[in-house]
Amino acid sequence: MKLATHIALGILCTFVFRCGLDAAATQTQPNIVIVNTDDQAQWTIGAYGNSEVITPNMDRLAHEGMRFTQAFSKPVCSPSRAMLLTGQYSHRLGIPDYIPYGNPLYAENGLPVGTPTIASVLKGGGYTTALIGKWHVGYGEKYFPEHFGFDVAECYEYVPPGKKYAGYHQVPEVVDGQLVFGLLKNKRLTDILADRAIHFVRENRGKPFFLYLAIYEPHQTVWDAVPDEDLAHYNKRPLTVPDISPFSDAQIDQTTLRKLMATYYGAVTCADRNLGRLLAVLDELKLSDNTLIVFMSDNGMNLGHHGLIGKGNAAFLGTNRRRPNIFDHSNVVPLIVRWPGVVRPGQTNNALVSSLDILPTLMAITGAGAGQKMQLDGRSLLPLFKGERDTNWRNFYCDTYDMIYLGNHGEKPYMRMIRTDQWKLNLFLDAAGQPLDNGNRHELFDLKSDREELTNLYGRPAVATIKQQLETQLRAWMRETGVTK
Ligand SMILES: [Ca+2]
Repeated sequence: MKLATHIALGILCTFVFRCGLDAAATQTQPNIVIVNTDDQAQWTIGAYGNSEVITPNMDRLAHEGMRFTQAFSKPVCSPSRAMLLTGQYSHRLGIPDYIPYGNPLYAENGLPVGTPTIASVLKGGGYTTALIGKWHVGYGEKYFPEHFGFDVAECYEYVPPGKKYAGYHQVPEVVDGQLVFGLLKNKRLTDILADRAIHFVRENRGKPFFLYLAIYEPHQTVWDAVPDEDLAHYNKRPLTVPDISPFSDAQIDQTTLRKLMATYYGAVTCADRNLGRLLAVLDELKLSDNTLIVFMSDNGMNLGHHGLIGKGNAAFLGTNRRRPNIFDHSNVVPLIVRWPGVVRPGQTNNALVSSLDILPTLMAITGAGAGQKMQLDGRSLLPLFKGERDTNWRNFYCDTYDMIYLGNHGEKPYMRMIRTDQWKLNLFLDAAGQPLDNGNRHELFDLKSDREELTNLYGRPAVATIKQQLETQLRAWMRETGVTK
């Protein structure tokens, strides 16, 4: 036996022995925790510059880790979650819009069976994996998360034991000793999900685990009252809201908008409070130093911005009239990572990054999935985590959003976007790939002078050259990634 082999065996024996003594202290692979909030805009976090919202735990993560300012996701739920889980553009997966659960037309819409996910890849690398919370990438039986690498799947979109679809605001609750499903009466869903996540962490301490905690806040406000303890912070303070007076399509007053903002912030604070409960348990179990936390949201939110409420399929405030869009407020999300010893505390990163990058990052960190043949559209963020300057990092980012559902506004726009640090071009196409409304809907924004995307420069001669360059790049990307129209 060669000397090197003896040494390797010695190290292995030592490792196994020490694992027996204190597994958490010697575990070589980091635990991975992804906390994905629902409809949480980047502007709802103190660490991103909001002085009115109360988010001490999200701020703590940013203070102890790295905050990304240009992190792209999708403008609505399902394609965003599909992209995060698989590292593939959602158009490759056949999920162009959110999946309207319960609509039989969409019973066959979901992650293609057999698609590798973060969970299946990490499971292959020795991780115990859990989804706690929202799934929203298919509701037929074949799309259940257990088929995509999750050892534990506590997903309240269907009801065990029959696993029948129940609507994703239907949650199990014990009332008078009976398990019932329905809108919550006794406890807030986010508190329950945090309880379950904490349970999973306690059960699996001492071995590598992957927790995907996908909470429904702040979107949950649609179904459920915000807990008093979270809302109380906002009821009496005058909140700043966007000026909606320039948007004649919005049909509410500033007072009503302030109330909506208070509710939204209350739900964000509910999410933050429960994030804090999870962080406290990681601290208590001494797992924080060996746990990579990725905190993000599935999509953003306009609340008064552009006169709208909502994300990519937002409506004008006080109306049912939709305004399809890929504004930054809809598809640029908060992304904060904390990983002690690798990510230096208090960093801000302005690179163009994406939820596509999460799976390649986790593969680079853990070695899981090495050699596995799979489609990946993102790239590892590990060099950015380490503070290395990558001169080859992407300098533009493209994506699509087909608003094919909620077509009640009379059209189904197929949006194609290219975004650089300074510019954003959105093409609005019809189902045949032709310009919608003779091209009058296309948009070009100069983000350097117009961060809120209020002035459409598309038809202006002064920007003709950059417009052409961007469209050429965008069309090339569409061809390369199989966007057929
Ligand atoms: Ca969402």
